Formats: sequence, C-alpha cells, structure tokens
Amino acid sequence: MADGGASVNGRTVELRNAVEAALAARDKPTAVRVAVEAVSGRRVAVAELYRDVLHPILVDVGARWQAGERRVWEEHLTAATVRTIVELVYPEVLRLKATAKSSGRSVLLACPPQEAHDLGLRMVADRFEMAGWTAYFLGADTPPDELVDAARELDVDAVALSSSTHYHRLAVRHLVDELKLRLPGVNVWVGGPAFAHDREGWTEDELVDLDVLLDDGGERPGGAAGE
Ligand code: B12
Repeated sequence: MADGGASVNGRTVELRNAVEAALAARDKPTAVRVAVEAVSGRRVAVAELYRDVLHPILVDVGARWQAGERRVWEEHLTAATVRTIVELVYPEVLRLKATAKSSGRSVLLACPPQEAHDLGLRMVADRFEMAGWTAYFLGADTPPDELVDAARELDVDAVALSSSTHYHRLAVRHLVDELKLRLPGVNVWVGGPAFAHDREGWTEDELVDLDVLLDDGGERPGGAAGE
C-alpha cells in the first residue's frame, strides 16, 4: 500500500527504469511483465503508470527518433509494447471503475481522419472509466460519418478527439464545428499535443483539462486518492 508521495514516485521511477531496460534489450515479455505486475500488485496506480512511466517513455523514443538515435521500427516496437501493457491493465481499470461513483455520463473517444496516434487517447479512455464514466474508444483515423453514427447510436454525452500535430488543427476545427451542428447537445472536446503550446481558436469548453473535468484527485494504488 502506498505510504506517501515520495515513495510512490520512487516506485514509478524504478518501474520506468525497468521497462526502459527491457525495451533496450528488445525484451517485450519482461517489459510487459514488470509493468503489469506493478499494477496488479498495487505498487503503482494505472494513472501513475500512464503519466509517469509510459507517457515519458513514448515521448523519449519520439525525441530520440527525431534526433536520429532511434530507428522507425524501434519507435514502433516501443509503441506496440506499450499498447500490450495498456490492454493488460484493463482489469485493474474495471476494478477501479467498480469502486468509483458512477458519473452517469458517457463519452465517445476517437481520432480524426489521418490521425494514427491513438495511444494517448486510449489512456484517456481509461481515465474516464476509472472516474465512473462509460467510455467508448474507437481509435485511430475515424471517418466523421462513423463518429456521428456512433455518437447517436450510443447516445453519448460527449465526443473526445485527439490530435498529435498542429498541422491538423484547422482540419480538427472544421470537424468540431461539423460535429456540433450534427450532434446538438453533445459536448465536443479536443486534446493532445496539437494544442499543447497554443489555445488560440479554442474555447475552454472545447479544449478541456482532464484533471479539472474528471476532478478525480489523482488515482493512487489501492484506489484511494492522496494516500
Ligand atoms: C508512438 C508514436 C507513433 C506511433 C503511433 C502509435 C499509436 N497507435 O498511437 C506511429 C508509429 C503510428 C506514429 C506515426 C507517425 N508519427 Co508519431 N509519434 C509517436 C510518439 C513516439 C509517441 C506518441 C504517444 O503515444 N505519446 C504518448 C501519449 C500518452 O501522449 P499524448 O498522445 O500526448 O496523449 C496524452 C495527452 O496529450 C492527453 N490527450 C491526448 N489526446 C487527448 C484528447 C482529449 C480530449 C484530452 C482531454 C486529452 C488528450 O492525454 C494523453 C495522456 O496523458 C510521438 C512522440 C511524442 N513526443 O509524443 C511521435 C510523434 C507524435 N510522431 C510524429 C510523426 C512525425 C509521425 C509520422 C508522421 C511519422 C512518419 N513519417 O510516418 C507518423 C504519422 C502517422 C499519422 N498519420 O498520424 C511526430 C509529430 C511531429 C509534429 N509536431 O507534427 C512526433 C512528435 C515524433 C517527433 N518527435 O517528431 N507515431
């Protein structure tokens, strides 16, 4: 059980080092095992795994790829390993969801056309579930008509879109405007690296802060905030 912020942080640093060492050795089984065991053993919370371990590992491999220190396939291998880890901790997500107060609300999560980066949004889907929401994750490169059809059929309260690059901001702007027209009463939210440095052109109702929106106080091992 967690006994304070510093030791929780120590555990995530240790876990990140272990996962990175396994990735460097091309040892996917070990990378997956150490991460999943840390979560199932309640030493590291799912939210911590995502925020302090997997997210920085992905950003780091991207930076190294850009610097010419990693090949494209190495980035792919890292992303594939991370996806396996994320899917394997889903039972813990469901356990936490069962203990959370239901929000009574639902969200559809998808990437706009031509957007392949869906791992971050996949983690966001789990954040919603752990906060008591029903989350429907569609993944990468979703055609607008399919988004609208799914949102209507599933009768969701919100649609959450993710965009990885500022080059897509204009296209996402048009998509959000279209969705608002075709889905009256449904919140349409955007997030992701495309919006990291500049909020211009987006309202607070569109470019949402997940911590504020979910107000979950940060999930901790054992499911209790701030232990
Ligand atoms: C993994 C990866 C890939 C994988 C994606 C796998 C997948 N299915 O997701 C693959 C190999 C497919 C890929 C492809 C490409 N990639 Co890439 N990729 C990455 C990498 C290394 C990690 C992305 C990631 O998962 N980050 C971790 C997640 C957890 O973070 P996140 O996405 O930011 O999400 C978090 C928050 O932003 C937020 N969030 C995200 N969405 C939303 C939505 C809402 C509503 C809210 C509230 C919050 C929220 O919550 C998440 C959790 O905290 C990044 C490096 C980086 N710096 O991120 C490059 C990166 C994004 N890729 C890049 C590029 C250039 C490409 C390619 C064009 C490469 C190519 N030449 O083929 C293609 C583009 C394909 C396409 N059409 O989209 C560049 C983008 C540069 C730019 N500024 O435009 C980056 C930054 C690499 C770099 N350093 O140059 N990539």
